[in-house]
Amino acid sequence: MTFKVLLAFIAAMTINVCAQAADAKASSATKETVTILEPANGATVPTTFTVKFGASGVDIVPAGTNQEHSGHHHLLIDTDVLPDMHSPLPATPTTIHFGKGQTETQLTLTPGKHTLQLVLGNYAHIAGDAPIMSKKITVTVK
Ligand SMILES: [Cu+2]
Repeated sequence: MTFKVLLAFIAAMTINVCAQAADAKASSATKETVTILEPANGATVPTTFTVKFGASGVDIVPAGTNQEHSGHHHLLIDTDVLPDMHSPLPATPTTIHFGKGQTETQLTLTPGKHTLQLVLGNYAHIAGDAPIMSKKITVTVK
């Protein structure tokens, strides 16, 4: 093996190892997301309507269950200023906890435009450094 061929061989091996490392990283890091499945963004809904919560890459478990990659849903209603993500999320009429691990709810809102957004909180209701949040949707209540 000439020196040049040896260099090419080493370079090829290096690239191969890097590619394998990248693959391993991509497959082990499943993206963790929460989504409002219903209603659709922009939908017109009656005063009482169902909101369905979706989750991917995380297990939805009751509050108090301390396990990795899990949490429970919190629904933010008409919330422009997000709560402190490093403290337990407050429990208010516009920050609703689903601490039994629920994946849907019946919501009653006044007529007009409202926004809805999901935030995943851990066993202690804390969203953390990289909060897992849905897109904020707008619905019109009639
Ligand atoms: Cu909570």
